[in-house]
Amino acid sequence: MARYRLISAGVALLLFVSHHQILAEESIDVPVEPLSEKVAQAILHSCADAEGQVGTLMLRERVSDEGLKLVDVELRISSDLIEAGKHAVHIHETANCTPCGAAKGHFDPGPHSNSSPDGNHPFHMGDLPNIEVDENHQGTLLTTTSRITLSDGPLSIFDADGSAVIVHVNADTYCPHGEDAGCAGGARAACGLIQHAE
Ligand SMILES: [Cu+2]
Repeated sequence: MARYRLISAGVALLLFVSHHQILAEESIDVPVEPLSEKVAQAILHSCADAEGQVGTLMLRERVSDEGLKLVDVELRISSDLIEAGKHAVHIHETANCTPCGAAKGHFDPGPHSNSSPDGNHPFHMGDLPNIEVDENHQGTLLTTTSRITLSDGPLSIFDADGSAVIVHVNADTYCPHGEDAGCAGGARAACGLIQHAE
């Protein structure tokens, strides 16, 4: 009888160990951590009043099923300093908002780069749709672009001199007739330095 108990205990131990090994093997097939998401942000300040914070930008990079990098854009405006109506929004080529003109032209890397705001619009990599601000000076732009990336690569906005987001005084007409003064939104209303975020 004692011998029978010993065998039973042995079988139980064997089952326990083999079950444990199966669990251990299964856990190897499951990614230990989810793929880290690349995120960037900017706090926008008024170009007329640099002390005035007027909104925030969040950028989140994800990868499509076929490996294309997509960036989800979430721009929120909340300030009396921004008039109601539509306003042009672009990623500009330099991380400098002092003054807003220091952000230079539109982000447009590549062998045929032409960052001229009105002269090469809407072909820049940094071109985005208008944001619409309501009568209470609130506005949200939610869109997705494949023209930029947050991670390294030829379309990365984190190049040597960084990038900024600009909201313009006027709406973007998207320049349907080629170069036309002010067609990309004219003067600058707000600017934010784009920085890596956690
Ligand atoms: Cu612009």
